[in-house]
Amino acid sequence: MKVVYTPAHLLHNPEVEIERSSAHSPFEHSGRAEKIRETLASDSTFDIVAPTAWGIDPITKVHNPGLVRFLSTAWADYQRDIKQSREVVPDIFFKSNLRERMGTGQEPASVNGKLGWWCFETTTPLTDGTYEAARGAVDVALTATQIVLDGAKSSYGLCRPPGHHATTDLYGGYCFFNNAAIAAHHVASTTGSKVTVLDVDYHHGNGTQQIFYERDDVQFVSLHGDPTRAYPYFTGYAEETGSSKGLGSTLNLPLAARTQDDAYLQSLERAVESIKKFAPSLLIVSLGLDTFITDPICDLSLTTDGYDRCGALVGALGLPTVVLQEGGYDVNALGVNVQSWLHGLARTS
Ligand code: OKP
Ligand code: ZN
Repeated sequence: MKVVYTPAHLLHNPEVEIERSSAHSPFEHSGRAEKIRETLASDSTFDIVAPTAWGIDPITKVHNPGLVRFLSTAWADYQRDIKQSREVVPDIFFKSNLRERMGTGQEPASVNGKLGWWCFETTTPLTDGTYEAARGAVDVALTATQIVLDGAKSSYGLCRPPGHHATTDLYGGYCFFNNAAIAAHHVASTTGSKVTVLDVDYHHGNGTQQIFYERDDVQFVSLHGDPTRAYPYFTGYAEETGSSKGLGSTLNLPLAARTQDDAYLQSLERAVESIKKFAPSLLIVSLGLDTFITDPICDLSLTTDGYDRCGALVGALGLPTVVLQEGGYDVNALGVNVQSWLHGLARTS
């Protein structure tokens, strides 16, 4: 199986994350992707290749061009206009009810205002090079997708930073551009066929859901920690099933704390059945390994062997499959967990 990787991710390298009312070292750091690369490099099943450059057009087909423009200069603008700082984080957020009955308003002129306009939370610092890293992750996703469009049964894109929390207009949740959504839209719009995004990261993929919520050509199916207790709190409820043309093309399967392999696989079976009904031409998997039993920020209880079973269940769909990296924060286990999931996939697909 081809693995697409670029060292450009190293350019996004925060040293602090503001979370739970304190500043600490980031859970999402470059060591994650390097651990995955090292593990897959030592396994002859995998062949690591570099991405090609896709430019910004596939990004602006999914995201507001204003978000792309903002991210391309935000760190430097902040250094010049506000102060010198290694990480840049908003200290105010636009919320639509702030302007209730007054219309949405417009993007502020000042960089501090712009940060609050385009970002939704505090755990996603910008560093010098974040934009280049985020562009690299999109190139990784699109190159992995092209490998499958060219005839491979499956491929794996080692995306970092991850993408599934980024909405049309907003970055946050460690995500800048929605790698999986950009890849899914690219396939749906260039082939005219249906695509499914199956999101198995612990956190609900609110961005991917929002981007495709009213569409019937891209299905979104997600298993995640129940938002009654889990980030991102505001989305991921079972009642959210899509709207207008997209009604019925979104499926959310929230999970109880400490869910183990067998119960998880029962929910994954429901996801697989709904994908069979939708009958896509291609499957994109948003793969998070933060469902792991010892993940430091999550509360599910999957095992390395369970990931092999999950990959095998998805592989048995027999669909061309692009697997894209999202979360996973137990770095010691991250490499073997990705390896296990991909071995399961390759065995049955
Ligand atoms: C990104 B991905 C909870 C803090 C949450 C942001 C989490 C982003 C997860 N205590 N901080 O979905 O793995
Ligand atoms: Zn996650």
